[in-house]
Amino acid sequence: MAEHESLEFGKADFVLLDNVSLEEFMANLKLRFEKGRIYTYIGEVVVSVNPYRAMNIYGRDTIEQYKGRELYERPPHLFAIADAAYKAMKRRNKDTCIVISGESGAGKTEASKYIMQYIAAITNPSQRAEVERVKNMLLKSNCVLEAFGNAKTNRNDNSSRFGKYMDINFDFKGDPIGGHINNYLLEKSRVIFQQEGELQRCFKCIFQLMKGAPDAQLRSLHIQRDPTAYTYIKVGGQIKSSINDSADFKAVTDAMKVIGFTTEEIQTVYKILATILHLGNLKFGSDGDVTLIENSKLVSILGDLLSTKDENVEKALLYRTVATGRDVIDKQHTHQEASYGRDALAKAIYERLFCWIVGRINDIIEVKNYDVRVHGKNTVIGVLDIYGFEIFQNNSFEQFCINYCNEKLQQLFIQLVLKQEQEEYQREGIPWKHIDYFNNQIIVDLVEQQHKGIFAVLDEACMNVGKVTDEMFLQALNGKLVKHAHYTSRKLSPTDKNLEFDRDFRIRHYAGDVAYSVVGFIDKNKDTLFQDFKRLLYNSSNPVLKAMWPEGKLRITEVTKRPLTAATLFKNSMISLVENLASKEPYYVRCIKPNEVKSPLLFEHERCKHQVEYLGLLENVRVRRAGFANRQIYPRFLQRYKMISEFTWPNHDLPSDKEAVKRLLQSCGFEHDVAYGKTKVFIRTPRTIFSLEEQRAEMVKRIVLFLQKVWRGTL
Ligand code: AOV
Ligand code: MG
Repeated sequence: MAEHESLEFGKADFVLLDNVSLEEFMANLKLRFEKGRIYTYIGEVVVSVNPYRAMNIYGRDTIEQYKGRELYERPPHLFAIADAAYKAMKRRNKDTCIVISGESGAGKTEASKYIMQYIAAITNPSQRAEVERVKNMLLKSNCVLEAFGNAKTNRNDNSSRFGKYMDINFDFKGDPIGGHINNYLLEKSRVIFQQEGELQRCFKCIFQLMKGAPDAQLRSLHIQRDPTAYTYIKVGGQIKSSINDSADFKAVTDAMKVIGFTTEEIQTVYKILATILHLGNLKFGSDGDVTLIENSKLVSILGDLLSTKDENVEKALLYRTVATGRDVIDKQHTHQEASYGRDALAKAIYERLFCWIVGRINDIIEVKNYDVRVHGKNTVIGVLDIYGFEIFQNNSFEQFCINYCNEKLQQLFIQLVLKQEQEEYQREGIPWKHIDYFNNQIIVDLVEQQHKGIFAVLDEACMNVGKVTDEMFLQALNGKLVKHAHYTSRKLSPTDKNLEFDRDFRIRHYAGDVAYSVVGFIDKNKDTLFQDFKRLLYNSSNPVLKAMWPEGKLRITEVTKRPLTAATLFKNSMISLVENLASKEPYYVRCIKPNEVKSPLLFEHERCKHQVEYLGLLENVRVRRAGFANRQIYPRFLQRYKMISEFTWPNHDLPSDKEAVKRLLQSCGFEHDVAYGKTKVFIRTPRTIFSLEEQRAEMVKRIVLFLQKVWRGTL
């Protein structure tokens, strides 16, 4: 517990509150925010409030103050949690992870970057060139991924539109030797559409290109500098933004070079962005029954950018090749189908580009030829930074997935911090009064359960051969979920005028109620891209582009399995993410957004209180306060500390290890701070462990000196 800070700044650990009540919690949080103390602990959990201003607390000097220190020795900081995760990994050879959660704009991405910077700064003291290279790549990859995966929304000017989990691999010395990035569902609909009248923009890279690329490059891409010339980004393009797109363009291009993207690859990346902008301006018309492209000049631009023949581009946009029995025929698109196909293509090539970028980065940073004999055991620290819970004016399939992802992470927190902890006390026979909390498993089930869950109902609607509409999907949901406490719709609660008939359903999420419009759910879930486009791209003479579309190799007559739906893929990726996190030793950062207007001065009491409540922070304090910071099975505890006491060194003659541990702790005077479970000893405050560690270090030193003397025969 961090007690060293002056009380003028409030309590550095919520566990130290005189009374654990919401009022006291809020008063402490507010006081600390106002005093510029944005971090506070709950035991080992860091609660962070977004300061919305530059803080002078991330510099080299601060890093030095946290390096190798124990959590409670310094004022609360992200660096302390990063150091704790690092130490746990190094000391105990354990994989650890840092899970950062909180709603959109709460400060997760910033926190993840500071954590990475800290880890980079404290490792590789011997300045090995290979390690420096890896560190540089890891840091640079952030910059590239942010350009392609972040966008301005009306909740956050730099909102992550994808989920990111990054593993950093360490060798036995504790130096980074590589990494791996997993990315989760990118909000690709943003490529073609940003909500009207809101401060939304398309992905940052598009504006960076437009503002920052040299004239010659833009000319070769046939792109103008004016965003309003492009249908897909018109809305967001008009907004004056504080973001420096032009400087960022250079930084991102340089970062790609440093990471190891070839010139051809970088060129292709920008060609793809240009392709998307031009696609958006394509207009279809008709001449009688025939669908036409009105601005055919664009077709040859597309042919040029995609390194393919103009007529192939035109054909893929206007026709679909279908196999009927043994025959293969070209079926012309209707006007509507052609527009649908164009938009689907724009989204798909962007998504593919993004995944390809992640894949290229992984190729370069992944640990290769790892030899345990040379490098020792390879351990990992994972850092998770996902898109936060969000509510917009209009919420669609993407928000549904994002919010489900946040439910899953909340569930993990509950499982690991609130539930297992209490169950363990019970199992070990430690006297314990159960602390209640809201368990959101019921909402997780509502989304992901087999047969009955919303994803299952959606998949079923998508499997149907006949034409199933979004409204029919909503009806199916209403039928299945009529009694569910966390689900409603206009049909089920007719007086609820905020919900539209045949369009909306509402979920009572752990973090608040969200009304989703079903419009587009079926399409987005099926996520179809006509085969013709895949073949078009595969047949490009640009090898980089070709490599992105390997499935274009398949001929139309080669039967392809129905691909998994977007919902199923996302659900599976979330389940394996959670499994992965649960297999590591987790550290938590819980981010709070102080206000809706990005002000450094405003602490909106109700908003903050709401977040404290839904994050379960008060329950966290209660469990923590009544609980124990540390626990170890008796034999392991003895093994580590037996040299401290004459009763246990070198061996004990007590009837059990448990008795021996009791004896040891009594002799050191820590009796009051511990409890003895069936198999484990529980230690209440970290200070006790710290003190044991110090005594151990002292004894080890003495023993070594003693042995040296024995060997030298000077004794
Ligand atoms: P998020 O990752 O939690 O939202 P960010 O980390 O992008 O939120 O933070 C939003 C903005 O708040 C940043 O762009 C900064 O302006 C400011 N900010 C956050 N943390 C700090 C800090 N420690 N110091 C100074 N400013 C900060 V989302 O990605 O939308 O869920 O999907
Ligand atoms: Mg973010």
